[in-house]
Amino acid sequence: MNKKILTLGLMLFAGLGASAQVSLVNPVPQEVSTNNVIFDAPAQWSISADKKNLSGYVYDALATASPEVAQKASFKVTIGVRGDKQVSKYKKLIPAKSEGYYLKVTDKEIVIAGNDKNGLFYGVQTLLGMMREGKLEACTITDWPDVPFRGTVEGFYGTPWSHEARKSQLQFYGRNKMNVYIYGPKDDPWHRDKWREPYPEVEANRIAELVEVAKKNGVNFYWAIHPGVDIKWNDEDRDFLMAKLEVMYQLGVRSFAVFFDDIWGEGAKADKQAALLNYIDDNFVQVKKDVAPLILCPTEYNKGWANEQGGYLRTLGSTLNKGIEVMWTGNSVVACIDKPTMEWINERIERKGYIWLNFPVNDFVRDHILMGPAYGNGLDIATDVSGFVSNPMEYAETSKISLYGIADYCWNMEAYDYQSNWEKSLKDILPSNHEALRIFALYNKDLGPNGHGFRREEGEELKEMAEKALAGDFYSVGMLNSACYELGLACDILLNDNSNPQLLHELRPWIIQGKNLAAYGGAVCLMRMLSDASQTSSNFVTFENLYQQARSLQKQMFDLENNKAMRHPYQIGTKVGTKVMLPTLNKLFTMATEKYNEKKGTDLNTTAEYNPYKLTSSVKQLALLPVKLNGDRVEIASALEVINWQADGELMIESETPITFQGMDFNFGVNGVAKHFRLELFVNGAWKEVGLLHYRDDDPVIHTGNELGGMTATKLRITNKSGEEQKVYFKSFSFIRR
Ligand code: 14T
Repeated sequence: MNKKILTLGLMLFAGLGASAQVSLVNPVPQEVSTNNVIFDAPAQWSISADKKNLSGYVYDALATASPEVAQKASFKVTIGVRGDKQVSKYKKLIPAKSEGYYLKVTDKEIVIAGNDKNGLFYGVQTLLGMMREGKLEACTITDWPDVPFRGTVEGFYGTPWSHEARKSQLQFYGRNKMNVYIYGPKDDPWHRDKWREPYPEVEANRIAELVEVAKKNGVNFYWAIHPGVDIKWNDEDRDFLMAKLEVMYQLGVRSFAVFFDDIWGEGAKADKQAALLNYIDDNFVQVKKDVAPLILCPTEYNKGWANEQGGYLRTLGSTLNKGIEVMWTGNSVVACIDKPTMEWINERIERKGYIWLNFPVNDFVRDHILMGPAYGNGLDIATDVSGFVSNPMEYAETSKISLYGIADYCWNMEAYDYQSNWEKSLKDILPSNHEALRIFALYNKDLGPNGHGFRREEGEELKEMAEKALAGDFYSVGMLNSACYELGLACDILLNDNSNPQLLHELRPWIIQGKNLAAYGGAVCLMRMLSDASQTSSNFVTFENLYQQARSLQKQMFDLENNKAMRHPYQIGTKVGTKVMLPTLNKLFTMATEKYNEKKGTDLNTTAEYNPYKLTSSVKQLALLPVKLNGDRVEIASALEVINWQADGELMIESETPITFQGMDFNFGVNGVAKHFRLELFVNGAWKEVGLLHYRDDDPVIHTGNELGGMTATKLRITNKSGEEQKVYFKSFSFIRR
C-alpha cells in the first residue's frame, strides 16, 4: 500500500474524509467488502475486454468516466460477461443471477464481470457512482437485483413528459439500475383516444429515438396502448390493434403493454380482454421472438374496485396465457404494498402481480408537489412481485427524488433505508445546493386531504416546537422563527441556482409560495412575541405593522394560488407546508391577535385565512356557512339541514374588490321556489334586481336572467320576498367570475 492511500485511509478513520465512496452508489449493493481505503482515481486507464465489449452501450457508459482510455496506462480495467475469457478466472465469483455482476477495485486494477450484458452495465454504473467525487475505494462487490423488473410507468393524467425529460429519465434509470419504462401517458392521443391511428412522423421519430436511448441505458421501453374507451370486440378492431403494434414494432419497440384502466362498459369485460391479450401473445409476441412478455393493466386494478362476484380477476387468472404480466396498484388506487396485498392478488391472478405504485403521482392533488421519500412498502415482498413500477408526477425532474428511492427499494429491498436514500437523492439531483433543496423538500411531502386518503408524513421535526410555541414557550417560538428563516433562505438560494434549470422550472411556483410562507412565519412569530411584550424596541416594528404584514402575506399566498398564469388549469392551488407549518402559524397568528386585542382593547380580525368574500345573513342557519373561491367559482358550502328562511330574511356576499359576473346558479332543493326570492347586485352605489327562474318545473335549480353576464358589483343579496317563511334546502350556491 503506498503512502498516499494510507494517509487518506487514516483521514477517513479520523472522520475528516468524505463518506466512503461505495456509499455514494445507488442502489445500495447487495454484498460489499471493503476496509475503507480511499484513493484518487487514476488519470488514465487501459481497458481489457473481449472485442464485442469494446463497443456498445456498456463500453460507451464506461467511456463517460473521467480517466482517459490509454492502452499504455498501467491501471487496468477488465470488463467481461460470464463466458468471456478475460473474466474466466472470476467465473465462480459472478453471482448466478439475472443482471448480477462482480466488481473488484484495487489500487492497480478494476475487474467488472457481469452475469449477463445488463449485469456488466450495472457493474460499470456502480464504478461510475463510486467515482463521482473523483475517488475510488478498494473493495469487492457482488450484486444483483431483487425485483426482476424495476422502473416507471408514465401513466398519469396531465401534461405528458417532454421528449427531453424522457431522455433524461432513461439516463437516470440506467444510472440507478432501473430496467423498465412504460410509455402510457393518459393525455397522449395516440395512446388512448386515437389508439387505432399511427403516430404522425414527428411523434413517431421521437418514439424511435426513445427506444434507442432506452437501449443505451439498459432499459426496456414498453409502449402501452389504451383501447378500452371505445373498443369493439370484433375482428376489425382486433386487426387495428395488431396493425398499430406492428407500426410500433417497426419503430423499434420490443416491449408492449395493454391498459384497460379507468373505463367501464363493453371494454371492461375480463373474458374479452383476456382473449385479446392471448391473441396478441400467440400471434405477435411468440411469432416475433424478440418481443418481451406482454403486460396487462386490468380494469379492476386494485382491491377496492375488485368485484368478487363478477369474477373479473379470477377469469384473468385462469384464462390469460401464463407469460402475461398483470398490473396491480394494491388495496386501493393509491396505496403502499405489503405481503397480504400480494398474497390476495397473486392467488386470484394465478401469477405474481406486477406492481403499479401510484406514488409520487400528483394528478389528483395538483396543488401539492411531492418531494418526499418513497416509504411504506413492505421490505419482504421481493419474491412476491414480478415487477414494480412507479407512476410519477408530470414534473419529471422533481419525480427523480422519489424514483431514486424506488430504484434502491426494488434492487435491495431488505437493506432499503428510505431516510438515508432520500438524503442521497437530493445530493444526486442538485449537488450544488442539496441542503437548500432538502430544507425546501421538508415542506413538500404530504399530499393534503385527498379522495384516495393517501397521506405522507411531513413536519415531524417541527411538531414538538410547534406544540410548545402554541403553549406559550417563547424559546420554541424563536425556533419556529428560525425554521421559517431557513425556509426563506433555501427558497432564495434555489431561485438563484441554475445548475438544474428543469428542476427549478418545475418547482418555481412552489418556491415562490415557500418564500411567502417563510415571510409569513417571520411576521407571525414576532407578532406572538410582541403580543406579550410591554413595549417594542422599534417605532416601526410594532405589533400592528407586523399584523399588517401577516395579513398582506396571507393575501399574497391566496393570490398566488389563484393566479391564472401559475395555477394548474383544473386543480387550483400552490400549497407548501400544509401539514404542520402553515396550520401552526395560522393558530399562532390568531392567538397573538387575540392577546393583543385583549390587552389593547382593539378589534383586529383574528381569522388567519385570507378570504376576499364575506358572507352575512339574517337567516340564522346560513350566517356561518363558509364562502370560498374555487378557480373562478365562488361557492357557499351546502347546509345539511332544512333551512327556515323567514320573510324578508336575506343572504349577502360582499367582495373586497368588484366582481364581474359570468354566471350564477343555486339549488334550494324545492321545485318552483324561484318566485319567492329576489336577487340584487350592488352596482355603482345602488341595488339592481336580476331576474330568477327555473329552466324546468321539475328541476329545483334556480338560474338568473341573461342580464347578469358582464355586470360588475361589489355585493349581492338574496331576499325572501314571499312575505312568509320558506322551508328550503341549501344544496348549492355558486357564481362564476370573469
Ligand atoms: F391504471 C391504473 F393502475 C391507474 O392507476 N390508473 C389511473 C392513473 O392513470 C392515475 O395517474 C392514478 C392516480 O390518479 O389513478 C388512476 O386514475 C384514476 C383513479 C381514480 F380513482 C382516475 C380516476 C379515479 F377516480
